[in-house]
Parts: sequence; structure tokens; C-alpha cells
Amino acid sequence: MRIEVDGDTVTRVRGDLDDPISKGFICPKGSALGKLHHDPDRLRRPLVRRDGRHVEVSWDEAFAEVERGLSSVTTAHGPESVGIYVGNPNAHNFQANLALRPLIKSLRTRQVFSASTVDQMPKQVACGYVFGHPFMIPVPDVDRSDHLLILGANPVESNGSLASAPDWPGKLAALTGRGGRLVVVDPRRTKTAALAQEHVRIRPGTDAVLLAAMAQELFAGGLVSVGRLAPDVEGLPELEAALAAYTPEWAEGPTAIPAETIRRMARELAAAERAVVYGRIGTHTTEFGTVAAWLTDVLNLITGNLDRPGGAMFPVALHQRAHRKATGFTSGRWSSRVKGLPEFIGEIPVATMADEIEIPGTGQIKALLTVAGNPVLTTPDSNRLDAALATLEFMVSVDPYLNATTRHADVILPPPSPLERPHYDLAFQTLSLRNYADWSPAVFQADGPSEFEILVKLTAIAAGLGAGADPDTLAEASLDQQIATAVGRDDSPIAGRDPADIKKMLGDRPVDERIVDFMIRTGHRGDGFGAVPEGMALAGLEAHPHGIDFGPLESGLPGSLMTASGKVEIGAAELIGDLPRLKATFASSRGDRMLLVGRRQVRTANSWTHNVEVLVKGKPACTVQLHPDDAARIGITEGDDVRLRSEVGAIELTVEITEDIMPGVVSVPYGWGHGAPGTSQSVAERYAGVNVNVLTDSGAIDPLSGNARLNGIPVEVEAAR
Ligand SMILES: Nc1nc2c(c(=O)[nH]1)N[C@H]1C(S)=C(S)[C@@H](COP(=O)(O)OP(=O)(O)OC[C@H]3O[C@@H](n4cnc5c(=O)[nH]c(N)nc54)[C@H](O)[C@@H]3O)O[C@H]1N2
Ligand SMILES: Nc1nc2c(c(=O)[nH]1)N[C@H]1C(S)=C(S)[C@@H](COP(=O)(O)OP(=O)(O)OC[C@H]3O[C@@H](n4cnc5c(=O)[nH]c(N)nc54)[C@H](O)[C@@H]3O)O[C@H]1N2
Ligand SMILES: [Mo]
Repeated sequence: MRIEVDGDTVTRVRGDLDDPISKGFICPKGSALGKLHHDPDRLRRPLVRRDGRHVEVSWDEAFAEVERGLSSVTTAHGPESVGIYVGNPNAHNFQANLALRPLIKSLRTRQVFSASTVDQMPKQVACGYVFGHPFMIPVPDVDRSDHLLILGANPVESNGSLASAPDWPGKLAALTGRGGRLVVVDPRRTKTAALAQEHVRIRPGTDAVLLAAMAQELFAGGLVSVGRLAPDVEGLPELEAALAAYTPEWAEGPTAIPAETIRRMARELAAAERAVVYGRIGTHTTEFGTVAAWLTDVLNLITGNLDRPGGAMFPVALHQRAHRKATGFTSGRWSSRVKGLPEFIGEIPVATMADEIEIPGTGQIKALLTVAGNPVLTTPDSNRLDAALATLEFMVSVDPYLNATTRHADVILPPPSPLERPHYDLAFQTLSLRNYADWSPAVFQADGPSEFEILVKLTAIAAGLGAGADPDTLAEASLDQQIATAVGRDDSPIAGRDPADIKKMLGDRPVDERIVDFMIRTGHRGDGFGAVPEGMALAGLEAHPHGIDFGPLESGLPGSLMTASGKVEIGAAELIGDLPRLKATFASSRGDRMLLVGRRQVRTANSWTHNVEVLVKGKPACTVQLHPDDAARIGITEGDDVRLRSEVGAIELTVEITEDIMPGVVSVPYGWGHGAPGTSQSVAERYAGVNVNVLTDSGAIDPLSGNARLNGIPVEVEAAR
């Protein structure tokens, strides 16, 4: 981005035309960054709750309060009684990426929750089993594809998820412009569907059924062709056998897609020169999210499109090591206390967080940390969680806003704004449709601690070092540790080197930046601290202020596989083992109740950008969409207030009658429902909307990943009285 300033004031934000990846494309939220920075409601100083009100205090007072509150809980109930929830913005912040793992470790608790289990956990679990690592996620190589099948995603408005790229509208237009075919499967005619040659409406929650039937069609028709990877795949015969009964005729009932269409979709996919299947939120946040996530890659594999240009490919980040140890994927190393739900990637499902707070017993959560998360608006059965948070003995939030979640906190620690920290895409390079790297310096200097320092300070407090501990000392020790480990490893580019020399070569930047530099220099393109003279270091990246394009994605299998067998384990027993549940669930009609799905809107980001006027003003956005046939049947007309009722709650909002939505389905956007007592977001309060997660059921999860069902929720629809 190009950010123009006049002293302390942002005067203009534009895309960077010289950026080789974005070529100047920017989304509305990016251009509002200045407004976000200047938002008077954004917290600049820590808040502590005194006599039921939040008051500003100094950083020292705030940390002392954290130490007091946390140690009182751990002394009385042990470390297991402290929970932590980490939210989505952490993934966009390299400082949080670096600091969270040590923080969680120092808490010595298994009560670890994140937004992953209301999002991408099903894909991570599926990829964990099949490719050996939950962060080895293939992305659709849209730029070189001839046939793109999108399910349950609306990248024209969301800008792509687990598939990062600027300008999705341009990419999709280019694909169809060069004669490629775009097919979108979605119960709603989205802006993405509007660009497609074919929009297929599907009954919510049934993507796994559709994908199973498409794969079955290819097996049964002798149309499977794995190609180059054939010797590196395990489990295909088992998969074929397991899918035999999942015919298009069987799938027609559950999905509401004609068998003939399913056959044609499968055959077109197989016949295309280079094709790829890509699914997201609508596919993953369902009762069969993991199976659906797996089956998308089954289709990519059996059509010969896995790990080849135009198909599903694996990005490689600049800082990624060339050699990683293959250990395979395990889950369920422990279980949640109340419901016995298995652990995945070191955390337990956030859908059960309220259970862990409410239900007494050893290990009951008495204190909670939230870091960049707003679970009261973003996780299931919100009213219940909201009430549960009010019963905690102690709560700390690292967050720039006093909102639906943080209003329960005893201490709120606000990080600097995004313009007051440097930026490096530690997480999203590994999900990018092109290999690239970019370092953006901070625009302004922060006048409080960086988010890295805040999190390291919390780590020190949790480790018993006290609120007076110097975060730098702890962070330096962690960097020293990383250097020591690397010099001791045979496969490291700095094997056998003197740690002190390496440390010296990192110079005197802030320690979080030196950690990034260290990762880049020991990464697969790194300079190895002199071992590879033309290799990369952070300084070299900085010398390219517009970023560096390392080119299109490259094939990496089988060498990069991390499964224990070294093969693509496409027939993993855990995944095949869930097919009977799919069969049983859809053995008979599930009735004709209306089903609720979600939607995202281009000007908002989850629950937290609603306090910026330019992003919320205009026509009310938080409406329920209903098909005209349903509206007529229920007796509702445009603009009426409608009541939606699920197993767990009810909300009322204005109806928008539209042919875009499939009959039998209603769509409500998520992230809304602001203005609870004790919050201070004056703009969001005026455009409050309602919280759709009042309707989502914390008991409805995908058992393979613990992910919550956020789409395909049975609801009653009636006129509000
Ligand atoms: N019904 C339904 N529910 C959903 C979804 C859905 O589609 N439907 N989507 C799910 C998905 S995909 C996700 S990712 C989750 C998101 O769930 P969360 O991560 O819980 O929610 P966000 O709205 O992203 O909340 C971010 C919080 O971080 C704060 N924040 C913003 N920037 C920073 C920062 O730089 N540092 C810190 N410390 N805090 C910051 C904000 O003020 C806000 O309080 O919601 C999920 N919930
Ligand atoms: N503007 C904007 N951009 C965002 C965000 C945001 O809040 N606003 N959030 C970011 C985050 S955290 C994420 S994870 C991504 C998510 O990115 P996407 O997955 O692209 O986002 P959604 O708009 O939720 O798309 C889900 C689609 O699935 C459809 N759907 C619902 N149920 C089903 C089903 O059963 N089957 C099928 N096939 N379709 C179904 C819905 O109608 C909807 O169109 O977006 C990111 N980008
Ligand atoms: Mo997300």
C-alpha cells in the first residue's frame, strides 16, 4: 500500500501500483486503514475494571493487575483453570505469530481455544492426514487453470481464504476470458457465482455428499487418472471401494442437485486440461467439514490435478525451511474436560468453551485470556458464552476495542494500530497463489509497547517471572535458543557455526524482527548467514519496498510430503471411517425445515471493522435474505421484520426478498450485533445489527475436527410480532 501522511495524520491510502503481486489492487478495508488508525474509540491506553467500570491506567499498573489476577486464580485452582482464546487477526500479525506459542506454553494449560475451530480446522485435519502436516494446504492455481470449481466460497467479496491473492474478480475474469470454465456451488447467487458460467445451487451442509458422488462417478466410469504422482499415493483402492455406494442418484436427494448434473460436473472436471476444486467456509463449517475438505483433494488427485500447474498446489514461504522432519499427523493427544472432545493441533473446539467455563470440577476455567478475538460474536451459542464470561474470576484481553467480548475483561491491553507496526506475512505466504514476500515498515512509531512486547510480558507473568520482568530478556533467550537448535542440526544451513557469530550478524533491530530475519536467512532461499552469498536476508527484502515476486507456484511432491509413509495418504483410515456417518445421516430425508447459511460482505472483516463509518454506512447490511416463494408461503413482504428461531436461540431482523437465495434457505451475515452495555464503539453501536451466532448450536460439531457447524442450521422463520 502507499500511505501518505502529514505529520501524525494519514491523508491518503492507495494500492501500490509498483507492487508486483497486487499491481495496486486494494480492498475497501485496506483503504480505510487510516480511518481505523484515527478511530477515537480505538484504545490507546490499558483499561482496568474498577467498580464495574473500565478506567484508563498506566501500562505498569495494568501488568501488575494481570499478575495479581492470574496468580490468585492459579494459586487457588492450578494452571489448568486458565483458558486462552486466540482470534483471527493474530494470523495477520507476525508479532503475534511469534509470541503466542511461547505464551500458551508458559500458561501450562490445555484449555486452549482459537478461531480455527469456527473456520479452517476441517481442512487442516484433512491435510494433516493426507499430506502429513496440518499447514500443508494446497491452494487453487487459478492463474493457470482451465476449470475452477468453487464450493462454499465467495472470494469476490472475501478476497479468498486459504487461497490468498489480491484481485480475485480480475483473476476469475481472466480465467473465463481465456476460455476457462468457472462453476460455483452455493445456495446463494453470490458475486462470485455471478461471474461463473454455471451456478449450481446446493442444499446447505451437503457438499461432502456431492463431492463423494462426483468421485464415485469418476471411479465407476474408469475416468481416474492420477498421473505423475501415481507411485506416491497410498489408499486409492480402499477409497474406491469405500465410495462405491455413493452414487449420483443417491446424492440427488440430499443435495437437491440432479444426478445428471453431478455426473456432468464430474466428467467436465476430469476432461479439462488443468482443473481444480476449491472449497471454503460453506463447505468446511458444516457437520461433514473434514470429509468435504478431504474429498476436494480426492477430486484434485484423481483428476491428475494435485501439485501441478493449474491444479491444487503448495505455496512455499520465503522463511520456510527446505528440510522439515516428517512425523505424520496425530490428534487427540488429550481431550476436553467436559465433553471429552479430542485435541486438534494443540487446541480443543471453541464450541465447548462455555462448557469448560460453566461446569464445575477440577480444571474448570476460572480465568481467561483473549488475544485478538471476539468469541461473543463469532462462536456458537453466543448468549450462553456471554453469560459464562460474566462468571469468570478474572479475564484479560489483548485487544484495541472495548467490545462484546472485552467488556467482560478485568484488564484490556490495547496493541498499537496496524500502522504502528512493521508487517511481514508470516502465515499467509504459505496460502498464497504466488510465491512472494514483502516487508512493510511501520508508518508511525507506537507510544506504548508493541504487541510482541505485550505478549512476551504476559508470557513472563504466566511463567512466574513477575510483572516487572523485562520482556526483551525473555525474547532474547528465545532467539538464542532457536540459534542453538539450528547450529546443532545436521540439515541446517548453519550447522556447526558459532551461535555468537550468528547472533552478531543479526544486528540490533528489535528482537521480533531479528527472529524473522533469522527465519529468512535459514530458509530455503536464505543466505545461510554467508553460506549462500546471493541468498536472502531481511535487509535484502527491505531493499525491495514494493515486495518481491518469486514467481508462480512450483510442484513439490513427493519430496515435500510429511506423512510417515512419505506418500499421499489419500485413503487415511480416519477419513474413510467417517463415510458411514455421511451415509447414515442422509439415509432418509432430513425434513423440510428452513436452513440458515452465512454470508460475508466486502466492506466488513469478521466482527471488528464495524466502527469505521465508511465501512458500514449506507443501506442496512444486516438483513435476512429469503426467496420469494418462501416469503409468500410464510406471509412476509419486503422490509418486514422476521423472527428466526433455532434450537438454541432467536433473533429478529429485517427481511430482504431475493431470487438470489435458494428456496428453503435463509442467509444472514455474520459479525454483527454490537452495542452491548459497557462497550464503547460509537459507530458500530449505530449500525448494530444482530448476532447470528445466537442461533448456532454449540453442540453441533464436525467430530473429525471439532469445528462448529455454522452453515446449514435448521431454523423456523416467521413474521416478528
Ligand atoms: N456464524 C458464523 N460465525 C463465524 C463465521 C461465519 O462464517 N459464520 N466465521 C468464522 C471465522 S472464519 C472466523 S476467522 C472467526 C473470527 O473470530 P474472531 O477471531 O473471534 O473474531 P474477529 O472479529 O476476527 O475478532 C477480532 C478481535 O480482534 C481485535 N483485533 C483487531 N486487530 C487486532 C490486532 O492487531 N491485535 C489484537 N490484539 N486484536 C486485534 C478486534 O477488536 C476483535 O475484538 O469467526 C468465525 N465465526
Ligand atoms: N469482506 C470480508 N472478507 C473476509 C472476511 C470478512 O468478514 N469480510 N473474513 C475473512 C475470513 S476470516 C475468512 S475465513 C474468509 C472466508 O471466505 P469465504 O469462505 O469465501 O467466505 P463466505 O462469504 O463466508 O463464503 C461462504 C459461502 O458459502 C455459502 N454456503 C453456505 N453453506 C453452504 C453449503 O453448505 N455448501 C456450499 N457449497 N456453500 C455454502 C454461502 O452462501 C457463502 O456464499 O473471508 C475472509 N475475508
Ligand atoms: Mo476465518
